[in-house]
Amino acid sequence: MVTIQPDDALLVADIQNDFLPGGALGVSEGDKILPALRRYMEKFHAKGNLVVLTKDWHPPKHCSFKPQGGIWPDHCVAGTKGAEHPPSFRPPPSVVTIHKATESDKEAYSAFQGTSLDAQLKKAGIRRLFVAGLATDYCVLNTVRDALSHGYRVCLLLDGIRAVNLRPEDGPRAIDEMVQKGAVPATLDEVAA
Ligand code: VGL
Ligand code: ZN
Repeated sequence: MVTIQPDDALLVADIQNDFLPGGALGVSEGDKILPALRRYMEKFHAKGNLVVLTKDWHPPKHCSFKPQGGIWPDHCVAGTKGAEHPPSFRPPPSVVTIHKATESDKEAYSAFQGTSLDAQLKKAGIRRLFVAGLATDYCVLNTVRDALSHGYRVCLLLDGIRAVNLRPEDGPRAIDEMVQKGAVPATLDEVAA
């Protein structure tokens, strides 16, 4: 069991319409994690712990989009429907939202890259991050790498992540790397309020 402590925060990455099935960059089974994410958010919110959400938040001609020579279809353009949370996500009222990859000429998969996340976590006295969301092989992987290198402990929520899997092994490989670097894997039944 992992018990939620006062210096723990939950980070849920990129639950946005474009990353869900039917979206511009729909992650297969991305919607399947929504019930678990709601439970995690409730657990952290009920204990008064910080919940951080990230949003991929690109300008219209972002460098990661195919017309600009990038690898992705246009997605998560700031202010569009595709960049919104789906109605079924229902985060608690008090969350901190981090917008990432907001500059045209820079890709940024990590929630730490070019954002105030580290400063906000430090200010809140957070020392451990529970990480879930989309996608395992991009935002989650890069956020966990940065969290560990910034000195946070990480708990990786296996039932709260899904991978893009451009190559089928990308998701499993990302999980192996995060765990090998020190992230502690857990599922809903192993996280105690
Ligand atoms: C992401 C693909 C494109 C992510 C962002 O944050 O996981 N993946 N843009
Ligand atoms: Zn993106």
